[in-house]
Amino acid sequence: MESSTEAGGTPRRAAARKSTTKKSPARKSTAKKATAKRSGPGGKAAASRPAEPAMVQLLTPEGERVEHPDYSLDITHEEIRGLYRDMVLTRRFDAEATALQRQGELGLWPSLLGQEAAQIGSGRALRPDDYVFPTYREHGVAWCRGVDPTLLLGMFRGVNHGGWDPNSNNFHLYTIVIGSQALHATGYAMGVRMDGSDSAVLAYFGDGASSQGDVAEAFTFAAVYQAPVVFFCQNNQWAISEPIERQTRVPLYQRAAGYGFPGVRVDGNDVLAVLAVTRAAAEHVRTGQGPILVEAFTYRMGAHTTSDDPTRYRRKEDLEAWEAKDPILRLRRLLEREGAADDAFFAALDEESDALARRVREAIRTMPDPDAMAVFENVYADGHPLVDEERAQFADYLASFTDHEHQQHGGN
Ligand SMILES: Cc1ncc(C[n+]2csc(CCOP(=O)(O)OP(=O)(O)O)c2C)c(N)n1
Ligand SMILES: [Mg+2]
Repeated sequence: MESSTEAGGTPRRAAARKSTTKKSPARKSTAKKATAKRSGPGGKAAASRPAEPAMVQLLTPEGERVEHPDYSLDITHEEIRGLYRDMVLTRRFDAEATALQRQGELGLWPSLLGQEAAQIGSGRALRPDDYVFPTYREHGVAWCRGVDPTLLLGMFRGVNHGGWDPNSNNFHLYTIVIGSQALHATGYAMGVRMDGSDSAVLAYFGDGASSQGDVAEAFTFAAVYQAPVVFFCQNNQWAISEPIERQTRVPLYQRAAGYGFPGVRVDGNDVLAVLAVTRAAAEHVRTGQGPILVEAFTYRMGAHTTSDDPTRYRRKEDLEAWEAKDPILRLRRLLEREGAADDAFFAALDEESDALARRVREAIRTMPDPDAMAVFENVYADGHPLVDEERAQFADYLASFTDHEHQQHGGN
């Protein structure tokens, strides 16, 4: 299968790349980049990886604003500072959660390190009445939706199955079953359309999820029913240890064409471009034009989760190349270049980050354990004899302990 011509770029692939490359300074400048070669599980195909196709970019890694013919962004310095603040606080929260896992306070944590721009840019493009269906890594989007970050920790501590009311912020519960939320989002969006509302629905998913049947089915239904859903794929180039080359032979945004809706690739480390592209995508679905796929091309700078060790499958050089494109650093360079933020702003933000970290630690340490019997609640709406039997057995088991602590919470 992986012949040398295929690996080096077939005429089909070359043609596909050509057809999506419009002339613009931004596109030209990015098209040259990212010819990184990989060793490891990608094998031969990965080693001969063709150049990445062009993507929408409004801010270079050096922090310089560039124009794009299809996407422009009117944004004030104050708004740019706001995006910077969102990204810094989200990264700090994420770092704190990682540390809390290491200290035994959380069972697991999926870090979003490196994906702050993809999440804040898309999250800030939405209206309150829009509805978001996340994976398990959308801590930055949750922040934009106004979900208190401490609520995100409960499931990873094992004290609840979610921890927030999805309808309070139109932000669904985290979804671990890869790709399934694309179907939930599509069904919800079909309902939105039937209601005659102009809300947009966002389905977040990863590059690995793009291989799931659920995502393919969601694409089909959304296209056929013209559902107002933005499929927002964060292509962080890894699905645990599986590289993107194992998921697709074409750039992911091009998949949309086969289903009959548009797709666009945006620089996922450029918060301004992600904001502009997601706003346009939301407008597209609001105005009854059916679904759209946004591929935010980014990189997972951390491990898949705290249970993962990426040094076993990815090269240090790749990580270093992406560190140079850090989304936060890039926006800071813009703020400094344009004199849009002074030392006092950065110092105040440092203090705010510390305060957030303190609040998160405090919340974890005071988070109550659930009652051991709670695990039997909400299994069936009207109960079930088998669950009743198990509940009774477990109650007997707990009662067999002599001390109060075990009777309350079980465990050891
Ligand atoms: C249906 C299903 N299959 C397998 C898994 C195990 N799993 C958890 S995360 C993951 C990789 C997902 O990769 P991607 O969609 O790229 O998202 P990322 O974690 O990179 O954000 C897999 C296979 C799962 N949770 N659900
Ligand atoms: Mg991924």
